[in-house]
Amino acid sequence: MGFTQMTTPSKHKKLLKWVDEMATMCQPDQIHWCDGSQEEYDQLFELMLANKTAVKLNDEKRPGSYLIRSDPSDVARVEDRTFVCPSKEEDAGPTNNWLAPEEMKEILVQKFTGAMQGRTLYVVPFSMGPLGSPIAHIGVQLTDSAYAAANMRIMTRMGVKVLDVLGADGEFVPCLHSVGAPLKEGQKDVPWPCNEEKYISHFPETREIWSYGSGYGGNALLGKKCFALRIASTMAREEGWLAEHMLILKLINPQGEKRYIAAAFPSACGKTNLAMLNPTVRGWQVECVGDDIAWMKFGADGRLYAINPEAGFFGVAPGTGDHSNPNAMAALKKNSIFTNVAMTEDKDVWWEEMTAESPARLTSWLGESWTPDSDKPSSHPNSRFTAPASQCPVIAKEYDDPNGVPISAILFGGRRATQVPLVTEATSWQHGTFLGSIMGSEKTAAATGDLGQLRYDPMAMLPFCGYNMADYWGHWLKIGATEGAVMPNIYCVNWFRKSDSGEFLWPGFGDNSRVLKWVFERCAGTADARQTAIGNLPTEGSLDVTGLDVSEEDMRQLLEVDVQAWLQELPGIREHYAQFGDAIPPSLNEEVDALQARLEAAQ
Ligand code: SAT
Ligand code: MN
Repeated sequence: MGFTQMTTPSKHKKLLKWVDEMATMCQPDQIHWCDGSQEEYDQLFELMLANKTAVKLNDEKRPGSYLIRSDPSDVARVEDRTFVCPSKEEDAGPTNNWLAPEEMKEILVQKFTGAMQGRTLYVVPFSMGPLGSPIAHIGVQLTDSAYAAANMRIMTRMGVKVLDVLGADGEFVPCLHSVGAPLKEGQKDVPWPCNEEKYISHFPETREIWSYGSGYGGNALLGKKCFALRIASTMAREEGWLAEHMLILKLINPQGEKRYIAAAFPSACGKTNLAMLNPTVRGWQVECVGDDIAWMKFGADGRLYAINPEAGFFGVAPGTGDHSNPNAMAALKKNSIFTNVAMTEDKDVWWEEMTAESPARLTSWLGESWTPDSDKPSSHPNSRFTAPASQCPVIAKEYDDPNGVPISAILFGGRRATQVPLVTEATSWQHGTFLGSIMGSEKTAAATGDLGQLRYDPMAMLPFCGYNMADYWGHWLKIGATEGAVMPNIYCVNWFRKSDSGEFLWPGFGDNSRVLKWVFERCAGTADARQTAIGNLPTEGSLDVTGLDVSEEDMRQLLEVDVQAWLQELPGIREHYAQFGDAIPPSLNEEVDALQARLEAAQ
């Protein structure tokens, strides 16, 4: 089974030359230029079905959908194997793995030589953002993974239409990807080829991505974290815009007025749920523009306009259900790809917390039989659904607007069991940048490593910033100081505060709309706040708690400023800054001192 070779659908000399050079190095059996059609997508799955990579799901329950089980060792991003390779180490900064570009290229050329033997090289042209949008950018991924190619068709605008926009000399980011598992003559393939050794490498100065050894998520769908965050953040720095790990939502009040809010949370902290929540406050509505990434550029009016560069959701499955995110559940009803979730007896999918009760019998993500008394979860904690954004019932029509949407507010959030209040408003762009720079979260399953441990994850960009994080903060400050700029307000939120007995104080999900409402009204100048040492917090009565099932005592805790805890965290903040040495913008050091002074005064 294979693809009929078509004539090369591009007249782009640089692209053709690059494809030719990479193919010469990787030595695939054949090259297929992806046109992005349904027929092609179906054919990719025929190949994956034949190779036992994919299982076709029940066409009545889950039309047009497939289940994929990865190799158990290839289930998440690999941060320790992710490299940012500018010429100078200090430009990568202390939070990125670095190797000199020539050195990394030398290793990679060796790895990629012959890496695609026995396989097809798919040429995947994609646009990050609406085709032809002034905020969008084009990439071309070369991959030997049918799984990556198929996912890219959902996650990006992919195919010949992109080559048309690219024309004969348009700019593109070259993205080379191989699972690193060449097949010798006659060698039988495995369902999930990958390599123990992985290199997810970025070359910001030449705007290139070389990813080797993994077929999974952010390691393999190169438009997402590799391009739209790591490479794009360096492009944004050079060109005066922002590439951020943020959802974008549209909030509509009962009068029909709308505001757009962007929000940064680390992976697996509920961005997808917040992006498409059903508000519990009466008369308010939320629509989704994006759930993971925002690219923001200044409009003529001095405001930041954001697009969602993606076209689909690559969401964490466990925890997603009608109780937590009915709109995501509707989006993944059909034409979706499920990776590392469990399968029901009638070939539908299931994962932890999809429904209150688990089915009596399942096939686990490992392909083993599973019952509710099993001591392991049925689905991998980082199992994912890939679903087209257009299938989300609350997708905003602006999602496809090439001009983007004007952002009124930016939220920063993480998982913090203690100390960080439900919501805090920054007093200025600089103060907000400071709050973003010290944001922390407890580790989730989206990356390999220990769960639960607290780590600083500035702007939720720790694993995704393509240059020195301290320079990135400098860029934020510079953006805020742009002449004529009308900057969004900045807020810190924390839905994950726990009581002393370990229970969540805040119900979250739809009730997060109460916080969104306060943010909206602060932007409109109609809600009150009290000044505190850490920023502005809602006054009693300004946060809408009508019908909310939270005790007064819990509300008090959620909105209190724990001066002692903040004072205790100051050395940690200073230590976090110290790793960047002199690269820290002086105004951020001043913010730490000012915070300390305000806390001491409040004691
Ligand atoms: O696997 S991805 O990096 O694409 C998802 C995530 O970690 O946010
Ligand atoms: Mn993400």
